[in-house]
Amino acid sequence: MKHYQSATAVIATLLTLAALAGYSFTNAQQSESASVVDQRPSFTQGEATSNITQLYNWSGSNPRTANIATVKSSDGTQWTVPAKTNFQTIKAADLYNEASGFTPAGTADVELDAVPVIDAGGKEVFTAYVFGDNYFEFHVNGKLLAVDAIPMTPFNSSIIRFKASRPFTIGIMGVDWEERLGLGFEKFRGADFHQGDAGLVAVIKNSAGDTIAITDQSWKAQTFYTAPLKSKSELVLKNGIRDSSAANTGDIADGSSYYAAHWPVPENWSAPRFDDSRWPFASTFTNEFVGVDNKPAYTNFTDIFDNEVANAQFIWSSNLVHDNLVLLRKTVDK
Ligand SMILES: [Ca+2]
Ligand SMILES: [Ca+2]
Ligand SMILES: [Ca+2]
Ligand SMILES: [Ca+2]
Repeated sequence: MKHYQSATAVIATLLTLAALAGYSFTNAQQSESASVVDQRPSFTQGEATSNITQLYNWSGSNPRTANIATVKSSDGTQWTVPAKTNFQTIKAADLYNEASGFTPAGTADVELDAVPVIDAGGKEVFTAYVFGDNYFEFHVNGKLLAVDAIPMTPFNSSIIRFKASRPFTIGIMGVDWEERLGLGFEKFRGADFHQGDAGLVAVIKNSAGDTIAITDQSWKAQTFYTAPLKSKSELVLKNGIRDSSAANTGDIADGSSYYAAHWPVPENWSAPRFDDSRWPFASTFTNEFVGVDNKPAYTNFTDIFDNEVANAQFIWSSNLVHDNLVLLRKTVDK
């Protein structure tokens, strides 16, 4: 008995010394990597009121103004909402765009050769078809090639032609636009605090017209701006997943004091060597769930987006409603 107590005392002393030395007997390696994976967000509360800038104004059917603004978190960090964009740079060519008057009835009415080919470093020519709710920026091998011509409405679709060599890495920044800047709400059909949803579909073909990549669950997807949250605890961080499924998706009478979670966008997120191994795989959503049946920018091109042989899926991070700035990655190697 005496001997046993001595051993216990020795172990206790060792543990105390170890604790004083700052060493934890839990798996130090594991807890360190977990904290890197589950990066704590910076929270803001309430609507953005600073640096409100009009990006785009649509006055046709379903008129919307797409603004950006900045909002500060309690630690003083300033965030651009819904996202820092490159909207003023090169616009993707239209597949369908009511605002520019280009409204083909189908793929046959689109002259592919009229679309300029952007050099992404390589010899093979590829064509990407993209429909995003609401805005996207398209990167190949870390280079921004083109941006969506319309940030919010009207719902449009785009073509990007580029030269590259396989394998190449596609990076798409997707933004679900908002009108209550910094809160993730829209003003929609009389609802002052309506929660809009997102979704993105893309098809990449080679010069022979064969589909070589589609959006599906093999893509990686991570959110960097999640709102609205009634309380911070509605967001749960676990194994790289920024899970906001506990948050309500319905309209709110007054959401003006809701929270938003922000994470800094990694500088080189679209580069081939960027490590996305801890990002979750993309979630897929049906056309019905996203609600594209009334959007000719999509429905006029179902031969591309809903192809029988290569049926592209709407993808996003796990939460189609609350995740408003999502980075998507895929390396095409076949
Ligand atoms: Ca758009
Ligand atoms: Ca939307
Ligand atoms: Ca489809
Ligand atoms: Ca949203």
